[in-house]
Order: sequence, then structure tokens, then C-alpha cells
Amino acid sequence: REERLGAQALLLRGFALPFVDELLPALTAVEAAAPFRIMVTPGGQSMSVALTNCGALGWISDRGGYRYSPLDPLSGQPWPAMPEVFSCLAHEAAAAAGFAEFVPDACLVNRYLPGTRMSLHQDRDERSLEHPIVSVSLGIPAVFLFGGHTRRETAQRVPLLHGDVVVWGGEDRLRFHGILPIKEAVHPLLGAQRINFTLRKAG
Ligand code: MD3
Ligand code: FE
Repeated sequence: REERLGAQALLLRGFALPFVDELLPALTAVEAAAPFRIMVTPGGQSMSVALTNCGALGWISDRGGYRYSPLDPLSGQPWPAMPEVFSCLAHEAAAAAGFAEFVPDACLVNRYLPGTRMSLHQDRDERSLEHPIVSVSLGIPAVFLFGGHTRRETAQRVPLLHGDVVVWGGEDRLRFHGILPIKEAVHPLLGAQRINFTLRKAG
């Protein structure tokens, strides 16, 4: 149930399934303290995906740029603490992919409704790019675009399903990636949405 996407990118099919009973109430608690919201890009466009964060640092976007912040700009308060089940899952998945001692300090939670997409981009707002990123998919399916180190290289299409975990590090850390528009579907636990959360060492 392991698929190698790159030299240091590993897809762990269903890795999060044993954690789901604990992940869902933890997500509900995060969302209650820091609701999903649509952010604006530095260029002034509204994003398609709604997002929130938990942990010491949260990723934000506004007219001033992309960055990590210890405070939720909506409430002025710190982001909700990272639930233990999130950090445990991230630590175990990173270890399974060969990254020992991964301790995330930031968790970006993305919510996709049908029709929502994420265009090709690189993740480079973290202070050190040495640390891996662990991504967890829940709810309705998505097609993940796994590109190269330049925008023009053609991207592989990889389906991501409820419970799938991907770990990205090393030479694959700066690959372009994105999500195709989500198809209409209903998941028995999450309804008509996909939740993706990524665990990062941002500070
Ligand atoms: C490959 N999220 O939040 S997760 C993001 O499904 C993001 O919501 C997508 O891209 C989502 O930035 C994809 C998979 C992922 C996350 C980070 C990566 C793939 C990555 C960083 C480097 C290379
Ligand atoms: Fe990304």
C-alpha cells in the first residue's frame, strides 16, 4: 500500500484510516475555534479553497503576501493548538517514509467543495526546506497534480482518496503541485467535501 511518487515522495494509501475516529472530532474543534475562510492572494484574487490552521504557526495570504503567522487574522488570537492525533500521525507517517524525528509546528487545513481547485504552485514559505511535509486527505476524492521543478514540466495525475497520506521531502520538496477541480461526490463521513491538511515545520 505504498506508492513511490518521487525519490523522496511516498504515497501511503489508507495510512490515516486508523486515526479517522480521532481526527474528525479534532478537526471539528479546530474549525469551531478558527473557522474556514477564503483568503485573498497578493494579486487580489479570492482563493478557491477555504482554509484554516492549527499549531503555533498558520499559513496566511493577503494583499501583503504569503507568510506564516502565530495569530489568526480573523480573531487576533493564536491559532488553536495542534491536536495530538495530528502530530502523532505526522510523526509516524514521516518515519514510515524515512524522515526520523519530524515535529510539525504548523498545520494548514484546506476545505474543497465540488468545483474547487488549487493551481500549480510550490510550497516555499517555510523557514527551512529541509523538513518534509506530510499531507492527509479526507472525504471525497481528488486528482493530485505532481509536477516537476519547473512549471512547464507535465504533471503526473494521482488520485487521492479518504485516508491517503503523502510525505514529501528532500529533492521532491520544491516540486510544483496542485489539485484538479473536485468532482461532485458525497462521502459517508464528510458529505460533499474534501479536507486536506498538511503538517509542516514552518518556523
Ligand atoms: C508536494 N495542498 O496546502 S497536498 C498546500 O490537497 C497543498 O490541499 C494540496 O498543496 C491539497 O500547499 C496538496 C500535497 C502536497 C503538499 C505539499 C507539497 C504536495 C506537495 C510540497 C511539496 C511537494
Ligand atoms: Fe502546496
